[in-house]
Amino acid sequence: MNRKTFLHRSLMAISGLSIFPKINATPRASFESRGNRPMVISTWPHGMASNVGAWEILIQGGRALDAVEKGVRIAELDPEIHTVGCGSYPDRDGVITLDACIMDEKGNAGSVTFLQHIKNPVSVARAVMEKTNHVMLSGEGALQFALANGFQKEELHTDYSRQSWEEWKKSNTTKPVDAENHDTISMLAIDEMGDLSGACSTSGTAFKYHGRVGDSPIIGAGLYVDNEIGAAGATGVGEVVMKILGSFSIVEYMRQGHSPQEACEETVRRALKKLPDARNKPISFIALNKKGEYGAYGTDAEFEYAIYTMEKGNRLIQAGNVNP
Ligand code: SD4
Repeated sequence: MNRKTFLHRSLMAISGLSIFPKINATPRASFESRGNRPMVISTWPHGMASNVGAWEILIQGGRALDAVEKGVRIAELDPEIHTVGCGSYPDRDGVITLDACIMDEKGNAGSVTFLQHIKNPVSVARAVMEKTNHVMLSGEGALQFALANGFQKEELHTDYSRQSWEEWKKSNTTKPVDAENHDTISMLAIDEMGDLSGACSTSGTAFKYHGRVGDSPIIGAGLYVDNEIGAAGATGVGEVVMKILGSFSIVEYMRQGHSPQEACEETVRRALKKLPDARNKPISFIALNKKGEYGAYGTDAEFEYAIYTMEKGNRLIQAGNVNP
């Protein structure tokens, strides 16, 4: 290990331990950082805490798949995040319904939609991927599958989510995706071996129609991973992202030789050309390629993403956007 690498590791270990005392960010003895890997990138400021959980796996030489599942679970379990997992805004009938998906380095995919009562939909998605020959389970079927596989049926409402619904009923308008409710987590990681995985989890848009499913659990829309090329994830108005298969589009642009940043920008430009209204319906993307290069772009001036690297630690970055 050279001196620079040693110093970086020591600094990361120290900062990880001091900011998040329960996190073991110390690399295992034989750990070898190569170039820009490992690395984890995720959407919105809550991605900072999720990145720390993912990093704990990556720094031990663990698999990117385990890292993204662990990172996303942290957001799902945080009741203060109101559009992921427990404590989310419910739909217009007062029911919390969750969507999630996951993809590994072998191109395997698992997804759940319209899932109720389960705090960690991303882990149910992983179980669908690993224990069935299906990709997607929905609603009551997804719940029965989860219960049969050891997940607990739990109350997802908090006092805040119930009160928000009571308030919403008075005005009865669909809540736009804004600074308050844009908390979908998409997370992409590359591990020490250079393998890519990704995961995405959301409760969708607040006070949506009962039964509405967005882009987040749709493979190619909310998330796409091709281990030969790169990975991409989305956040924002799913009705736009689904129509352009945004994450798949970004990976295809990277396949053509574009950098992750260019690929995100091309995809947003394409969305605006096809769907001019998309300018008023925020969408944003993150992307990571096989070399550990990354990018982010959207139509949302507020969009920030969190990135954790060996060299610079965990930090929040303001993404570029078409509406400066
Ligand atoms: C959805 N894409 O269900 C999600 C919502 C979201 O930031 O990402 N909001 O449409």
